[in-house]
Amino acid sequence: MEILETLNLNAWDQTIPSDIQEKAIHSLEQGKVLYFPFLPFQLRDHEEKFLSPLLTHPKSKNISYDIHQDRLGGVRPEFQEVDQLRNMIKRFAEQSLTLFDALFPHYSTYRRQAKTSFRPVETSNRKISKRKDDTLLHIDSFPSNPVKGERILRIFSNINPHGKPRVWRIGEPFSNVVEKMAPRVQKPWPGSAYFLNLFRLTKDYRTLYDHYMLSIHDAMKLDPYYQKHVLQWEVHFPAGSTWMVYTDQVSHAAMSGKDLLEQTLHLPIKAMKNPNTSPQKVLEKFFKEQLV
Ligand SMILES: O=C(O)CCC(=O)C(=O)O
Ligand SMILES: [Fe+2]
Repeated sequence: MEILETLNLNAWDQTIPSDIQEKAIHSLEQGKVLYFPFLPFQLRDHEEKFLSPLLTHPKSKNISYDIHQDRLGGVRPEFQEVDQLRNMIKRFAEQSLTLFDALFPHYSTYRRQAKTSFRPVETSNRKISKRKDDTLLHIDSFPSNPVKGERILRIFSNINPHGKPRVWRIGEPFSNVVEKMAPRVQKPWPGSAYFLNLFRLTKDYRTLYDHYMLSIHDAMKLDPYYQKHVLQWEVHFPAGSTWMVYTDQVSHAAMSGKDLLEQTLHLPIKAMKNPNTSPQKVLEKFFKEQLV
């Protein structure tokens, strides 16, 4: 299977013909990466100075932005030009949503815009635990943020000014991941979801779906043999390019690169053209039970 579906758009607010829309949604739900080689996020002159790892708080790996509160997080306290930085990230949040709506009219009433992030730190330099290490192949699932079956779609733009690509590995299709990893995962302890929520270790109730997704995420990262030997492809996303992918479905790892903008969107299963390709349906088929 081809991993990338290339679309030659060159504007964020372009009208998109319906055959392209059809192809885009089909490819995305099949687990392909939609790749826009000619769609750069345009930096303004004064913004290039923001592409520095020194902007991030020593405890954060990236800077996050919440468009609903118009608030930045993860910025080093001494940093002065917060307003200008916020404007840059906000512009990306708006443009990526415009593109999303133009490309997926079918999704537009269902989408929920979540965090936007700015990643000025070289990915290969981060020293973190294996579970948090995104240079290891994984599907997205986060310990404190249950999605309760909602999809995770991410839009990325490489804004590195020196032509440095973002290098990813893309792994095997989700159904293969499940075949290998799901037999290893254990059921949650009775009552664990209730306690995790009660003590605010999770932001919401951790459903069985969230439990299995997180277990698979961890099992993949903690298996060095799998990381090395599983079928995988190296993909270079050049500076000035944009791509989007269901990161809860597509096994991925960020090997190197610096200066990325990212927008997360959530979608309910009922918005899918083909719900059967979604992680929830694949897992429910495997475990023969309802997970949300
Ligand atoms: O920073 C990147 O290139 C991707 C990291 C990742 O795993 C993600 O955003 O889901
Ligand atoms: Fe990820």
